[in-house]
Amino acid sequence: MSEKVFPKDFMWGAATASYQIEGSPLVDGAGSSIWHRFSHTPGNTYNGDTGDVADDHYNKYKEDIALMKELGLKAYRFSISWPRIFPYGKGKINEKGVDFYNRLVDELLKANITPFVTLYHWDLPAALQDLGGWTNRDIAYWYTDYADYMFQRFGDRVKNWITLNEPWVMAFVGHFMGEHAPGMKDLYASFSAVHNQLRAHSKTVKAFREENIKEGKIGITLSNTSHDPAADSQEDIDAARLAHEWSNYPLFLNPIYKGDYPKGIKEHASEFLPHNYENDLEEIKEKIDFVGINYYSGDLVKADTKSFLGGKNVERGLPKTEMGWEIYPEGFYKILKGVQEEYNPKEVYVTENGAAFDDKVVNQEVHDEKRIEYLKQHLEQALKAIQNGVTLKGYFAWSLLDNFEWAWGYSKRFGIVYVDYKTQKRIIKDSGKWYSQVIKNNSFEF
Ligand code: NCW
Ligand code: CA
Repeated sequence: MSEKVFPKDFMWGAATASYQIEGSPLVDGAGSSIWHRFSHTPGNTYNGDTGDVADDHYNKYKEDIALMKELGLKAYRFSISWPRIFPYGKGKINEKGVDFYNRLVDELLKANITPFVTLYHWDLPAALQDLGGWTNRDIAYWYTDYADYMFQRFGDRVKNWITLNEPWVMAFVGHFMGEHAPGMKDLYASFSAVHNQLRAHSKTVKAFREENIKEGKIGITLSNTSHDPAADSQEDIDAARLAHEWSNYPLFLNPIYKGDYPKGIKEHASEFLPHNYENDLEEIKEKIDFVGINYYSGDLVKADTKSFLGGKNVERGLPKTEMGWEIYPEGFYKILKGVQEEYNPKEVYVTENGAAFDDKVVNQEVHDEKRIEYLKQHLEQALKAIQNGVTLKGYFAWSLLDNFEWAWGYSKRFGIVYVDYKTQKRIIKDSGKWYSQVIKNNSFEF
């Protein structure tokens, strides 16, 4: 055993997303979102679950902030629901939506917790989907107008901003696999969603600079899976590299930092990129302050000429979480080290890391040993990354609360706090108690 000590001022937090926890999706003048529609359409989610109630955080936010305080969180990452602010996506403003986030932000500051705000975590206003959503080029303007308005209303108190959460998942799970809203299965739509998210992101970063928010920082959060070659053959190495360029940080950071899509994407998927995309590349290359890395799992990749981009995942016998995702902590280090080597961001935050397990309540306690083990193993790799030059400034556990896990509904629990959906009672899991000690000591034994 040794003591793993983090740098002083390391930002310890936990993360959530609006549609996954808030509930009350249509109250106080809010407009419908694509996730409201998608989950209310039969066949799309496990058990027909919806975000109608979720964790009732819309009403219980004070209690939840008290929990954060009890846990000792220094930071809290949450997302703003765009249709609460602009019920139709643009035009008419809903002041009651702004009020909710004002109450939330003020309560966080009162508790000495630093807010990190995600502007978009997948709940697009339904009215904008009717206009083509992320496949319409105009969304870059709709989104920037919304984001800029948020900077104006909250920028005096919120200093840390994230433009988009996991744009790859939005683009491909939502527009190609059809498993997330808006439920499309069109590879061309996916790539146009990638490109328009990049355009929206960079226009918003530009608007943010013009607002001149004192001490304000802005970044983007990207999903990552460690893709490693099954064998030491050139075919497998190429397939793993291509999977990495397509689904991890390079797809977005290559345009943002280097002004073009990754080489492998241009070689193997250029047909899917929108017509004349080259004309937008200069605008997309816009400096950001930090990169947000989400990491959960790894995949072993074998060359397979029959599948998209020439690779398929193969089993390697690692333990898995309840999501069926491999537990592969070494991949976390590889992703963190890789992002620093490839793009050298000024700062990196782990904006999500965590695991779903089948938690059971026993005498008002939840003994989630496996989650503690998962967190330990991953924090060890995060520390190793810092020691090897990664500019990692903070870590957000996913998630603060058990919540609506998208297509999986309430069947998967990621929280460090348990939620009893019948009573809305919260119970801090053993992992939450453990994490709270890590924060307090700024270190842990491993
Ligand atoms: S689903 C997903 N997650 C989880 C979610 O709760 C959170 O909102 C996301 O930021 C935990 O972290 C992210 N990621 C998508 C994984 C892709 C699954 C692809 C399945 C296709 C076969
Ligand atoms: Ca402005």
